[in-house]
Amino acid sequence: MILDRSSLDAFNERHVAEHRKRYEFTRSLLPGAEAVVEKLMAFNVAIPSWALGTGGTRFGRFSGAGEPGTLEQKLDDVGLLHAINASSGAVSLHIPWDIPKDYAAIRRQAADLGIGFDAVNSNTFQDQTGQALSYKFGSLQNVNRAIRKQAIDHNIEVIRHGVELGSKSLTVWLSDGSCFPGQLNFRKAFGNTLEGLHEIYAALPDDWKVFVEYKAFEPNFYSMTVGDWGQSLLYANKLGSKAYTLVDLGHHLPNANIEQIVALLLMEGKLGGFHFNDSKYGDDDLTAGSMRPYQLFLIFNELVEGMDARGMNHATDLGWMIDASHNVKDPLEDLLQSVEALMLAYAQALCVDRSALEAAQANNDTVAAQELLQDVFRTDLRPLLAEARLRAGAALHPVKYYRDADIRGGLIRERGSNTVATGL
Ligand code: PSV
Ligand code: MN
Repeated sequence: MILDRSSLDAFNERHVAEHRKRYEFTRSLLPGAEAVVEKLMAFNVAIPSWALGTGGTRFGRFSGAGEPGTLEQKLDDVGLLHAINASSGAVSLHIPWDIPKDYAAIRRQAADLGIGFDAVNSNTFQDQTGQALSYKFGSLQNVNRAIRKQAIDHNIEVIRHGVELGSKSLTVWLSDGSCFPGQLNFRKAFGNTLEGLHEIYAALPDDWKVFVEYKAFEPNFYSMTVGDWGQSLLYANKLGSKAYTLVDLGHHLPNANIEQIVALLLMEGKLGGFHFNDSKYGDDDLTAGSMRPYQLFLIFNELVEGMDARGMNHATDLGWMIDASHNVKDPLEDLLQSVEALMLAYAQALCVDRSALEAAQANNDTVAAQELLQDVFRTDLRPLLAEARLRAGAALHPVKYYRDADIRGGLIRERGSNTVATGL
């Protein structure tokens, strides 16, 4: 389904007068508003191919209607999102859930929709039908060399798919670890994993990066072989300059100071990318910004500060991606909400008065520092986001437009009500 531009233009026309009032007011408060709008227009967040269908838990999955059944339909969905918000211009594929059959056709379709290919993701956390050896006791860490080799080969295969599509990075998330004390020799598990990652690293094209994603627990509940940012950084440092740590917001123990982790990884030049989501308890995979929007702002505050300190390009020098699962929402509405929350946190971070904050820090003025941050956080910057979208030809209010134009209804008419997307 391709977005009907005339309905979008008509929608914007109905809302533009109200928007102008709000935007002018916001601009009068913020001298840097224009620059923020320009930065927002350049910023994109990749959509994971597995988040376009309704997610499930281990207790069940309640699929929604009109879900994409093929990779082509998933690309169409990302194209719809991007047409609506002008900020979702890339897709991240999980292999083997989304193996392209005809690379040239897929590339053409993506180009027509204005979307690129972000990181490709390998999957050695599930056994696939027809797979020779099982990952029940881990993949790269496995005590069995043949299983390790199978996992290495799979990752190299994923790189090959990515090269065909024009991706520039591989994300490796390993579910490896142990469920019980004594099950695993930690040192040997680390050594095997590092050896495997070295082989995968050697297969990376020159202009590629590999992201090592960590996770504190699940599916293993006693130890994870890449369990935290320290372990991920160890691997990344040992691998070399093309290896980076990937931070997934849901992969920490409760109350971890993620913004500090981000600041230090950036300082070390080893922060590669993000998987955004939100959570209350663990890896809940909820809509970004739905639970802890202030934490999300604090993370972006460190990102902007740390990237500026290294002269990095906000839009292109890190991998920005959503990694969420929606059990009770329309996936496309959820993704529109997530992208909106990320853009808002980014805009807020851009509006922090850096020199005033530095001065407050230099004077140990804790109160002034808090005032500065919370003042920005409590200023409504949504008109800046709307302005960026308007200028890019997208919708002033993404979710409102999505409902107004009955996009889901159109998808159901096209694909039917009884559809299930691949993924978890
Ligand atoms: C694991 O929980 C994870 O965050 C990894 O990024 C996977 O690739 C993704 O979720 C999808 O299952
Ligand atoms: Mn993730």
